Amino acid sequence: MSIKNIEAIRMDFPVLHQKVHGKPWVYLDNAASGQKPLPVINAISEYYLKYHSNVHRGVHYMSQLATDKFEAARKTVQHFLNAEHDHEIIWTTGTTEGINLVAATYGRKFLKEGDEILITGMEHHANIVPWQMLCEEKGCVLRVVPVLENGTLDMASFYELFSDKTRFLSVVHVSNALGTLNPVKEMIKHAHSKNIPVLLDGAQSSCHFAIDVQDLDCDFFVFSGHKVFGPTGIGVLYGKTEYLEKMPPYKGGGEMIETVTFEKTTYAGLPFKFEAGTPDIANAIGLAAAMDYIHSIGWDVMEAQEKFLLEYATEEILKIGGIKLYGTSPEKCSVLSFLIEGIHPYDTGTILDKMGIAVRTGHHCAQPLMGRFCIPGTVRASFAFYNTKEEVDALISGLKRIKTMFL
Ligand code: C6P
Repeated sequence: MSIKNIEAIRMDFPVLHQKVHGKPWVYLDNAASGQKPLPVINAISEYYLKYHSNVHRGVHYMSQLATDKFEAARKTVQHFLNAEHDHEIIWTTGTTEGINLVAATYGRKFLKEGDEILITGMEHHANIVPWQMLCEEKGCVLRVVPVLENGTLDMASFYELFSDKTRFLSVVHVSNALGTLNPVKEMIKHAHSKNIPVLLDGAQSSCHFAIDVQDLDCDFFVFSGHKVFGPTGIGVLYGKTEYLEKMPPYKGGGEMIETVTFEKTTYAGLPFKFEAGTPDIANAIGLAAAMDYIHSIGWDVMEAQEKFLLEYATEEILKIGGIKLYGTSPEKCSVLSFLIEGIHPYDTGTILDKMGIAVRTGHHCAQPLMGRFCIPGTVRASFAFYNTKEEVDALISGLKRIKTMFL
């Protein structure tokens, strides 16, 4: 069932109420970035209008107010992830930086020649390239869990790929290109039975359901603010204290030091050891506002609407005929990846845009996955809780029209 107060919720998102090419804008590119509700926009402008100052530095009133709000935002993230401590929350610029940070600090310090890093065949480039760079530098080896035809992981291979050289597992929680929700608890349990730490790429999970890092028992969890209806340019790395404490700093500069002399520098404790320079104060506060907004709507409401939209869209798209879906796992989130037989995804996306419908086309920064399916890319419609049945209907009738134009 579609949620009843959807129109009231949509009023919180002014950006949705526009026309594109003369048609009501239908935004179905939420996996690329979520839209921002008014409380997020207001929290950011309030910071600049009323109390902008640098944090952790000033004795003056506004600096202390900014510091309080900034550190309160860290606590909001702590509760959002159910992390045990607020010092386990490290501000980053996004998922990409979080993974690079772990590869460049934990990886450089603890991995050596011949060690194996395990990822999966459905990773975003952000969870491939940093590990490849580490492999090039240290002589480590990247191992990849294959993806089955329905877009799920080949779990038999997952178990077989562990060797006495496996040292790290880095896996996407929900695939951006297929929507697959991976069995990460099972994977983490197995890795831990061999004392192997696990990083979860939560870029596409953190916007669809509640995350509990203690229940997942992951050692690292990374996500981007802009996908959880917060601002761009801010993200989070969660790490267990035991790992963060033994990792060296990522960047050097102000904020991350305890004492500096020309002979030697000692580093600050957590979380500041990983936060060199003036942080993104406004966007940290904006991200906390996004999390408060999510809780004000309720995950149950959001999940119910997204489940309804995905099921309805899947049913309706299959009725059209001549359309192949990529990613048909029974466990999946709000992504519909597909190709109309005989029509290039770019053409489909361009014509949909002319109809006012925004989707993403191409490889979705997951080129190896596209290679696995022997396709150049897909058309991807991705839903958020503020999307409506009518918007799915617009997509379906648009696809029907495109089919008649080409065939
Ligand atoms: N995926 C998409 O359209 P950044 O760019 O750092 O905020 O997020 C990178 C990233 C990492 N992992 C996954 C699973 C992702 O989906 C993304 C971002 C967007 O699918 C933009 S490429």
